[in-house]
Amino acid sequence: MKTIVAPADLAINGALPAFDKPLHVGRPNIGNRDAYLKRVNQILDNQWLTNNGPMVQEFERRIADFLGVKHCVAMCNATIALEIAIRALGLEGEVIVPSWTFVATAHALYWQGITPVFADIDPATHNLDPAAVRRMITPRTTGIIGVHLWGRAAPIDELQTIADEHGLKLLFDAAHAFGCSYKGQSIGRFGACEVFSFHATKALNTMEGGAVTTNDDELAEAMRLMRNFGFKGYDNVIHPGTNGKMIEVCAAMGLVNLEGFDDIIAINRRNHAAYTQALAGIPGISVLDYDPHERNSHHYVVIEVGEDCAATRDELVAALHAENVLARKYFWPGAHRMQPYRDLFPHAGLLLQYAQRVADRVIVLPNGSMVGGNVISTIHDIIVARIHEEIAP
Ligand code: T4K
Repeated sequence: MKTIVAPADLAINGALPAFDKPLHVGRPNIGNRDAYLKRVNQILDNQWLTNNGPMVQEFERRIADFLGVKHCVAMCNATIALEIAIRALGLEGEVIVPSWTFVATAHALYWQGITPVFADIDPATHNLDPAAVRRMITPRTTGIIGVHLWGRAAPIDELQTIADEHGLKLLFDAAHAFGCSYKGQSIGRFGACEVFSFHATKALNTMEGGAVTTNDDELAEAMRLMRNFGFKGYDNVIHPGTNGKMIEVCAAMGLVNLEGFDDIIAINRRNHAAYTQALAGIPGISVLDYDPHERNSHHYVVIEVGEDCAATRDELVAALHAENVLARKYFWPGAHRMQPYRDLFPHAGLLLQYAQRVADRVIVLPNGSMVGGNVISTIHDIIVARIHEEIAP
């Protein structure tokens, strides 16, 4: 057992046990129910359920306006959106991605016969380290996918410089980054294009959904064709394609949630600050912060459990789960240690020391409208109680 002395103020605020119902990470934010049902009724009255219907068109316009970008191409989810963007950009051979991301970033490449080449991250930002990206470039490299993990912007300028120097395409997996900014500008306008997820678990959700945003007219046109089997008008297929369309009830959900988005962010921001304050005195625990000069949805409450914490990350997760707080170890163990990449690249970890270190330390805590001061204080107590158990002689 580690020898760590509990500070005098490491006290428990209330009584355990905690929650009689599971408290999930990723609980959906559901906006105004009446407004949603009204839109669903409109859809049913219209008898237009999918295939670029009026709700999807309105959603695309509203998202593009919100982000200040020319095109928003709505899709059924971000994974298909990534696949379509990758194909529309003509990527092939090898593409550099972080391993410290949701596995969909890598799968979107591998699924299309492209090799994802994992580059290490900066442990302070959890985002791609530009120096590590440079080291992974080979004659087969055609592109880079930066990920704005937790909605904190990837090093966009540095990655763009590398892409320009080597003639590579650069796109961003912005699945976490709706409502976030880089140098004051909305994420959604950078690289060749950016890909958002509007999955149920995201800050802005359409139940399932995604979108690619871009200022490139030709790219947007190509992606619109590809998401609808390559059709340009009735009976006229001019391109290979798939079915990547968003459906009307999903767009309706997105439109209603967009109206309440400021409220969601305010709740998340308040909770994030309360977590930061509550967990501040616990040795070895740090809460990942957000740059106060940038916009952020504060959707993810990410803590790191350091070597100097009396309990391990896994012990804390087990303690939280035992009390019905279903904290997550996102994105443990890292994409390179998942299949098929673990078998394909068994030695990849040698060049991914920071991704591996961070993967072994992270816990994501619940956030959103289900979470308030009492919940945060109880989560604090569960963590402290587990640490006391470890410290007790
Ligand atoms: N790139 C990145 C960086 C991503 O994080 C993601 C997705 C993507 C790309 C691909 O986006 P999409 O193709 O999905 O649009 C979840 C989500 O399914 C996934 O969208 C998300 N990232 C990932 C971070 O989380 P799981 O495997 O953790 O899902 P699951 O079923 O364990 O649910 C997560 C939590 O949310 C649970 O605690 C339960 C809760 N939940 C979930 C749903 C669906 C609810 O309370 N209600 C619900 O309706 O992947």
